[in-house]
Amino acid sequence: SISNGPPVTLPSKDLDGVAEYINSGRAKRIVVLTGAGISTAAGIPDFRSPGTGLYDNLSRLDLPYAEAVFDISYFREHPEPFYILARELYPGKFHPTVSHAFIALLAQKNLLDTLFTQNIDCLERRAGVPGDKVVEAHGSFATQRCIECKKEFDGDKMVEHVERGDVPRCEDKECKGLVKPDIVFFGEMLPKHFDRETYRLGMADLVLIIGTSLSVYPFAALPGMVQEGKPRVLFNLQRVGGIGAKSDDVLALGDCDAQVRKFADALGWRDELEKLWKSV
Ligand code: CNA
Repeated sequence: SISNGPPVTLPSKDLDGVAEYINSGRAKRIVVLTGAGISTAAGIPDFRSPGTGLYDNLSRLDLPYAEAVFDISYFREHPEPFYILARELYPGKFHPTVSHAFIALLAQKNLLDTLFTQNIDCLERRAGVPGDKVVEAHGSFATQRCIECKKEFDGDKMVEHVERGDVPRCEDKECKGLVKPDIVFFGEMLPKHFDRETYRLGMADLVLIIGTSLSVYPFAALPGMVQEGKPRVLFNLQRVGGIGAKSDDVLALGDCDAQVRKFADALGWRDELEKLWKSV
């Protein structure tokens, strides 16, 4: 259901209304939630988009089911498919999108409280979002370790393995366990600081949700932690996660880069945004 009632906080239930709310100085703490859809324009496929998403294109990996490639128990027995994929998805090959740059602009303007990302591509950081503002809820490719003895594995060696497409193993001769990037697989715990930081949703004046199907928990529970009367804005191809049901929810449906540009126009930030994006 979509709420047709009048907004409580926003002057109007659209991007112009959200822009006015920010420009009035009332949105001091903005929390941003991102998912794979913010990076598709960078050339990184998401999971679930029909036709282009990874789950529709994994047949060559001969998996029992698509999610297996990111499943820790499957990885223990068959690490190869993950490493075939890792070679394609490895950070460094891709350029941030204008939506990533928008988050960096919020940080520059001291309006970004926290960015929670499900992505493992590190493109928010590459766009200039300060590391201390980022919660990588599903980890990242920045570090890696043995899944048995947990010993860290050298980053340069990791790159060599990924480029050759072969599976790295723990260098401890007794152990020889499989090495995996510190990205969270299905069946694994989220990083400890994720739980520690979720209180920020309860303190947010505004939440921007960009490019996620809101289908992976516990991340998908974050929009539900926002206080009544605090606007939530969804930038996504389709409506997800029940956003739209609350009085101050705004749906900015369509390609997120196009909607973010529209938003920047409404804010009077468009030139700054394009300039920042070109500089990253
Ligand atoms: P998902 O389930 O694939 O959903 C992506 C959402 O984004 C869908 O609702 C799409 O319709 C939407 N979308 C796609 N393109 C656009 C666009 N241009 N503009 C607006 N919306 C768009 O991905 P989620 O992130 O929700 O799922 C969580 C998983 C996916 C996380 O664990 C990620 O680690 C994982 N993942 C990450 C990456 C990455 O790091 N770039 C890539 C693929 C998957």
